[in-house]
Amino acid sequence: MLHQGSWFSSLMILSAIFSLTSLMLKSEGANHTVGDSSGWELLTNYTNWTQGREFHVGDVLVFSNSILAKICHSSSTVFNYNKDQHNVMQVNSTAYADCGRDNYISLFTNGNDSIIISEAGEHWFICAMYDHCENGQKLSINATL
Ligand SMILES: [Cu+2]
Repeated sequence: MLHQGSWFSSLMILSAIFSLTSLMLKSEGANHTVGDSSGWELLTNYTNWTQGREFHVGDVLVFSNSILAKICHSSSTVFNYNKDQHNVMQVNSTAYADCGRDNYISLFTNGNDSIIISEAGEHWFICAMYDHCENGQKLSINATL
């Protein structure tokens, strides 16, 4: 009886480990470095960047600086966009279209912002500094489950 009990316990532990592992795998989303090596800046066409890319709920959008800037500042391990030049403002579709800054959803100004996609559908981001949005520093993504 004791022997059977310990066998059952082992099975329970194994199944718990398995469930936990699959849960961890499921919750682990992909990281998307916005603009890839160019990062979050003025010269990248973010509409092109989203082409052929799939976004899912649980994925992370990483807004950071270009690889080039990182190399130039290689003494520092901090991988940032220049927060004096850029920020990340999450907005609605209207504000995305006309670069409106008055009624934003969230504002990220850390210079290295990781934003988790928490729901399915369209998500819009602009840079609210200077006339950067008007010059094309804006990102629109469509996330699916
Ligand atoms: Cu900017």
